Amino acid sequence: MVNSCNVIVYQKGKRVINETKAGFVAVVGRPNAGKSTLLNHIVGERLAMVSKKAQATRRRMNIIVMHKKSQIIFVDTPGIHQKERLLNQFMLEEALKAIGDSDLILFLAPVTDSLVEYEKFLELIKAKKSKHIVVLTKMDFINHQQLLQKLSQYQKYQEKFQAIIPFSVKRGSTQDALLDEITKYLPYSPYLFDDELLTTDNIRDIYKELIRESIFENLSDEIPYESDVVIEKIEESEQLDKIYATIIVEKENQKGMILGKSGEGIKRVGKLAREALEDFSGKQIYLNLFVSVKKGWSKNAQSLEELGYIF
Ligand SMILES: Nc1nc2c(ncn2[C@@H]2O[C@H](COP(=O)(O)OP(=O)(O)OP(=O)(O)O)[C@@H](O)[C@H]2O)c(=O)[nH]1
Ligand SMILES: [Mg+2]
Repeated sequence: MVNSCNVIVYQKGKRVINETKAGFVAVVGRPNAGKSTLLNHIVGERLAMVSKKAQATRRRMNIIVMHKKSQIIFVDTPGIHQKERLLNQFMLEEALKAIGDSDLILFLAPVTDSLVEYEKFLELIKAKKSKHIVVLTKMDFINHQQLLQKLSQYQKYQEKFQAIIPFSVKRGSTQDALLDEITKYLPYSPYLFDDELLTTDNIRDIYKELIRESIFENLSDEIPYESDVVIEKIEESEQLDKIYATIIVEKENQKGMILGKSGEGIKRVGKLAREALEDFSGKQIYLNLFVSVKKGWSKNAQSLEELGYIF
């Protein structure tokens, strides 16, 4: 991590101050706090998977935003939660790694939450002394009076955070104040990535997440949490991309649950996923979905590794 100070570089004998800043900003908070939604809103693209159901995000994702002379590399993370299952432990590790590697943390909490999650977060970063900004999400749920009350509750921790910023994606809150505040705490540095790049994720990862999003939207009970997606093959042509993907489930009976009566279930998943893929790629998409059983994959280290969840 580079310190927040002017970096003096020498260029053909002249002393010039490097005015650009760049740094990693870990976006953390409990599941369903609105982390991925906020990042999609800021970047203006549907890159990160979003769901009404909690525990949607499973791994870190870099989302890059250029703001004035700064390159902010946001790191979307899985919601911080404790569960014994190995996949959930991987998810927690991902959030902790993002915190450890960051120049700044954005702690997100729905404005309707009590301060318990924030107090747990303070405990978690106590030894690290990381700087953080609190973002109170879903501000559209409350009125002005309630917001003032919530802000006053956070005041007792005012020495801990750099700033507290209420935000509502639903109401289209402007992001400039938030981005200005973030850049104050980034180190002076040349840009770390090409300034036209929106994410360091590859296209397969994004396609996988768009299909997972459709599974979260269309299926209930344990299926969203016990399924995963593997992109087997992408055949590209100018007008049409063909994507072959397999939905992995944990148990034999879940295969039938996904397929549904005369294939209705998988058709619904495929339709919504295809629409999202077409929206994203700007091309026509042919999506071929298979379902396969990998017994107990979310609790098994080797299966997790095969699916790319590597500790
Ligand atoms: N009303 C309202 N809903 C919001 C807002 N921001 C996010 N949401 C909703 O909150 C839900 C959770 O959003 P996500 O962005 O998936 O939350 P997350 O923190 O990334 O969740 P995990 O990935 O599970 O940790 C979705 O249904 C969003 O539409 C907001 O500003 N207002
Ligand atoms: Mg998320």
